[in-house]
Formats: sequence, C-alpha cells, structure tokens
Amino acid sequence: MMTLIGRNLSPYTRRVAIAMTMLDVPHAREYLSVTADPERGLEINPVGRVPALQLEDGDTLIESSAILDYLMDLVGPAKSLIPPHGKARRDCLQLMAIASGVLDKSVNAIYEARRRPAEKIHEPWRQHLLRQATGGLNALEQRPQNPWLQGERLTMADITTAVTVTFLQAMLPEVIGSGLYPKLHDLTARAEALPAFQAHKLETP
Ligand SMILES: N[C@@H](CCC(=O)N[C@@H](CS)C(=O)NCC(=O)O)C(=O)O
Repeated sequence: MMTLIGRNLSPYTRRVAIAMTMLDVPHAREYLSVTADPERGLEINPVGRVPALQLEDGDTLIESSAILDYLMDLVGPAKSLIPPHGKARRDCLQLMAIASGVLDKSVNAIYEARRRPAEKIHEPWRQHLLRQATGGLNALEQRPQNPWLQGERLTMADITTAVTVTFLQAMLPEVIGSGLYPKLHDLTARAEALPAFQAHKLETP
C-alpha cells in the first residue's frame, strides 16, 4: 500500500490526503513533522519537506503538485480531479497555482515571524509576502462559482483553494478577515462540510 507522509497541519499534505480519500486510493499515513524530526524529513525527501508519497514499488514522490499529477494519472481521466484536456485543464492548473502561490507566500510569512529571533524579523519583507498572498486571494475571490470554481464538478482548484482559506483562518486570520472574501468563505464552508474534508481536518500546531 502507498504511504502518504506529512501532517494535516501542512495544507500541501492536506490537499493530497483529501484527494486520495475522494478518489478512494487506499493508503497508509505517516504523520511526520519535519520541524520535530528534520532527519526523517531528509530521509524521505532530499529537500526535507512534506508531503511525500511512498509507492509500493519503493519510489518516493515529492512536491504536492507532482504527487497529484501521479494520482490523477492513476485513477484515469473519468475520475480525475484535474480535467484531463484543453482549456478546463489549463484553467484548473492556473487556479491551483494561484492558491498554492498564496500558500507559499503565507507559509513564508509565518516562518519569517516564528522561526527567527524577534530582533531578526524583517517586517517590510513579511508585509511584502502578505501583499503577494492578498493578491492571490483577490484573484480567487473574483472568480465566479457555479457552484464550484470550474462549474458543477468540484476539482483540485476548489480543494486547493479551500485548504488554503482554512489554513489562513487558523494561522493568519488578519489576512483572510471574515468580511473580506465572502465568496471564498462560502466555497470553503461548502468544501469543509464534505466527508473527505471532515476525514482530514486541519491540525493546529
Ligand atoms: N511546494 C511544496 C511545498 C511543501 C512545503 O513547503 N511543506 C512544508 C510544510 S507546510 C514543509 O515541509 N516545510 C518544512 C521546511 O520547508 O523546512 C509542495 O507543494 O509540496
């Protein structure tokens, strides 16, 4: 059986866990914190990050987008949560890139504030990162929802957006403020009510 490595505190790991449950891909789980166990992080991933997906043939995949690409290929085009062709595929990958870009900037802003001694935090840089995260959130908020970002079928664009918003609500509430992104909050509430999201709730540190 495959093993997904990483905790649900990691939104990148969480989006893979949710997709695996939605797609009924059997898997075990190793709830690794690379902060607590950096040696194990480097064992499973040359750059020491989660998620990683250990396959039955002994290979280990890293990088959530590459792991998702593998999983979508495995389940085939009819079940895939990333549309297989054309404009819908391009659109899905772009929406995922915006949402994961928001995550990258937000995670870096959190590291800037929490991983440095107080006198070494460079507030202008943290603000720059938060402005970039806000740019991505504004772009996602403008996107119509019918009822999902790509129409009637939920895709990885929705999963990535919802895990991002939930992560920000817990970790950077000042950025996602409840009145600021009504459509994103609505989409996230609908997604978080789904059984696959409930099965992999965000952990808090
Ligand atoms: N682009 C990567 C990002 C993964 C990532 O940054 N994971 C974080 C957890 S949220 C991590 O392992 N951080 C530890 C570190 O970078 O030292 C992906 O999508 O898999």
